[in-house]
Amino acid sequence: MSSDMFKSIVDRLHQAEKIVFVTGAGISQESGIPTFRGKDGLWRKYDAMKLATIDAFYEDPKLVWEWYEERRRNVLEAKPNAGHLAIAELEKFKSVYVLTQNVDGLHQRAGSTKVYELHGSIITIRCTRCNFKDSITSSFSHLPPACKCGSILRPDVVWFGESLPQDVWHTSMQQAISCDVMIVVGTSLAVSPANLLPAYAKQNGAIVIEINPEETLTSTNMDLSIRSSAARAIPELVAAFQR
Ligand code: BV8
Ligand code: ZN
Repeated sequence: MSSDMFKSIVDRLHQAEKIVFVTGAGISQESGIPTFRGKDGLWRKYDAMKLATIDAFYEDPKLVWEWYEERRRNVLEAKPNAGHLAIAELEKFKSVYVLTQNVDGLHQRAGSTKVYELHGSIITIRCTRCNFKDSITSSFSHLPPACKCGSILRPDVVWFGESLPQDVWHTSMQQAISCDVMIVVGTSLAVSPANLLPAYAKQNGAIVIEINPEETLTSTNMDLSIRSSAARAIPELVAAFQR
């Protein structure tokens, strides 16, 4: 990307009141968490379209739980990377919202304070029947784990075919339609309704920038694309912003 383009992005960040990041699995890739659809993708080994569904869970809760327990271990060992940290840093200067499709909690651990988890959290566990819900970072000795009420527990993630948490979705739409700059990082935008957010931003006059080493289906709708990784490009942007 030319230095003028980079400079124009930094200028837009300076002029912006509100900056919204929409992030996906790619931003956590450099923390050692495999993406879904990439070559090392999680979904290569397992067919996530089959496993990340309520039907799969009720058909074979043990198998689904084995997949989630493997991912929970990985997530809990992972650390936020320079991309997550740079987004948190930007909050010192601007109103920054993070609308993430990720379930790994790394944005919060990096220090971002306005994070909306569109697809829930793999660290939070809830009961399939009673209102038990808690953040659990230890491993389960028995899969599927049982609640005190006797029902099985599930990860508090949004499976395919399940609707997103209403309040999270509503707030996320509000931020998308009222931001000045939207930065879409590390997502193929293959999953709806999260993939509508950039269009909402654009409809309301924001500029939409993509940070992704690869072209995506929606790259043509972006005002600018930075063909780079999250852990490289975001710190570069924030450092240029601070200069
Ligand atoms: C809903 C949580 C309605 C679980 C996830 C046909 C049949 C059935 C359903 C549908 C259908 N058509 C559409 C649907 C709806 C469906 C959907 O969109 N399906 C798609 C696949 C076609 N959506 C839903 O079901 C949603 N709910 O619509 O509800 C409704 C309404 C009322 C009442 C009832 C229902 C719910 C969707 C949520 C699914 N849950 N995750 C879990 O994690 O286990 S989705 C899952 O995929 C993740 O959350 C992830 O966020 C999401 C998208 O993936 P990405 O994050 O984009 O990751 P990906 O690997 O694809 O891309 C990574 C990118 O990063 C790449 O571009 C790569 O180039 C880049 N990258 C790589 N390295 C780096 C990098 N970028 C920067 N730096 C790097 N280093
Ligand atoms: Zn219970």
